[in-house]
Amino acid sequence: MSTPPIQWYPGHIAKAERDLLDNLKKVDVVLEVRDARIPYATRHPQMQQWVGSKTRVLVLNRMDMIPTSVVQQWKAWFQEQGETAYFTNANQGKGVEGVALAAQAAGAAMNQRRCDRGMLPRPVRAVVIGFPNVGKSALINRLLKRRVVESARRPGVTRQLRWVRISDQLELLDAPGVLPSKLTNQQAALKLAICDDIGEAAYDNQRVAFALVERLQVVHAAAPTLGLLTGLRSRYNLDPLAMTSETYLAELAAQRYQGDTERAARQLLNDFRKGQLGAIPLELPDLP
Ligand SMILES: Nc1nc2c(ncn2[C@@H]2O[C@H](COP(=O)(O)OP(=O)(O)OP(=O)(O)O)[C@@H](O)[C@H]2O)c(=O)[nH]1
Ligand SMILES: [Mg+2]
Repeated sequence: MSTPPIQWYPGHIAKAERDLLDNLKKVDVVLEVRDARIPYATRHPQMQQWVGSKTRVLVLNRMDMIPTSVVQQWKAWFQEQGETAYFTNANQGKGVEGVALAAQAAGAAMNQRRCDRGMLPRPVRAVVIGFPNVGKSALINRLLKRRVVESARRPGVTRQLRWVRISDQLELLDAPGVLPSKLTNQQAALKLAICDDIGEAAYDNQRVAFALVERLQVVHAAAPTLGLLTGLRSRYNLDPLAMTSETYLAELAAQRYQGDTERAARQLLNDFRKGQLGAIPLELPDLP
């Protein structure tokens, strides 16, 4: 049986993209926010076009959700590509100051040009762009140390563009999460679904839960020393290496939910998304 591919492009995202294009003219810096668990899958194909000649600051948020050693691997990898990646934990504020400084530094050049033309300096304007639910609004709230924009545990929370003045030097534009209008890479789409970076309406929980178990098997095989399955084994007392993903979910359902595989799937996804299974990356620099 062939299952339909994951697609999600609701009206508010289409509108957000149009608004974004209108606002890009006013912006000096693009803060591109990705999910540290899936840096490849949360790379938006249009980003280059949006950045244009502006400065881009690359942020990998949710750093607390992957092991520190993997953060180091990614930092080194991005460095090799000639890019600086700022890793942040927008919930606790870790790394966010560095992001603000990078955005402000980009603005210094802009103000120098204004000054040369006899104009007064103005704050740097940066737009925060990324896939849904990666933590864009949380990052803004952290920078302001105050809850100014709505931020919650589901994709599609921010619905409108909104400017927030962080300081005399920096203004940020919070934007709704954006997604490619067609998700052509279904492996990437499954990772977005696993990480809750796409609307629930787009997918089938059981299929996504199977994909999670299979992905854990693959990442574990690529990096056995990280011990990524420890949390899973101890929480459910089931070893994902000993069985297929279908059997894994069926066993979990039998053990806990009177055979209700849908509930087991939801539980597994929920536990992963809340970090209850430990710090688990779904991609590594050499494992896209
Ligand atoms: N563990 C962890 N959770 C985070 C981090 N950053 C944000 N979150 C949580 O992720 C959820 C989504 O955060 P939002 O700030 O609403 O994400 P967003 O990118 O603005 O989402 P949309 O507006 O829907 O596109 C919230 O529950 C945050 O508390 C982080 O660094 N680590
Ligand atoms: Mg938001």
